Amino acid sequence: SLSAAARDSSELDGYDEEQVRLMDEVCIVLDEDDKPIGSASKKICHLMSNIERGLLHRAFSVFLFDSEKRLLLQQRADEKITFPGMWTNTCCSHPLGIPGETGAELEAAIMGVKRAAQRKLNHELGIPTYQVPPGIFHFLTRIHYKAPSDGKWGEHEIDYILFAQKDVGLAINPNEVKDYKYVTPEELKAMFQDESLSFTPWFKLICETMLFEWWANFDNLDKYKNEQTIRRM
Ligand code: DMA
Ligand code: MN
Repeated sequence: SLSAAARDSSELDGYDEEQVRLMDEVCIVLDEDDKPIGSASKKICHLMSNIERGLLHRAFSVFLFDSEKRLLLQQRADEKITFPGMWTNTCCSHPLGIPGETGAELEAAIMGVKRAAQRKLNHELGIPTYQVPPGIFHFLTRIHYKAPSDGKWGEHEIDYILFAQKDVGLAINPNEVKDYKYVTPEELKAMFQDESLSFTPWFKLICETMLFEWWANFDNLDKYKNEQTIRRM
């Protein structure tokens, strides 16, 4: 029979080498109240077999708008192990178990995801870190959701929603991002009608519930910021 290590590595056989390497990142494991209770690799956190047993981790979703209030979307690279080729919000990832990105209380956790957002906007889209310092992000709310990607992989996260408005420079990392597009609300709704396009489950959830209301109130967002309740979706 196979050793545990051999079984582990076979789960990642055939995937892109760089994306396999990123599966070693250390995610923050949570209880249902968003309290950190430990850590586990990105691979462990995204295996459906573990998710079905309740494993939950911390994540963030950035919605970045330009000065015309158009939302920057990305299409995930085909190399991504979860949800390849799907259109989604500007950037999603996880705060890691590294200095500055962890946090037990909500205020520290928000600071942690803002730092992680700065790091990943640079990694995925090549946005210079000085253009997206933590202070430009507004924390709106948290959603707790679960979504399978395929039989093997999926998501089960408490996802911090961050809004920011900034005209940025882009230098796309093709290992992460296949395409990008700035859209108005009407253009995004038209994309949803196009059956040749697919969208990530969390982006669809956020669009079906909150995004268009937030977008319509873009200059009046204060009442939507810093929601304390975790939205279970
Ligand atoms: C994970 O996103 C986070 C959410 C909110 C789904 P991802 O799969 O794009 O993470 P990464 O870019 O780190 O692979
Ligand atoms: Mn995740």
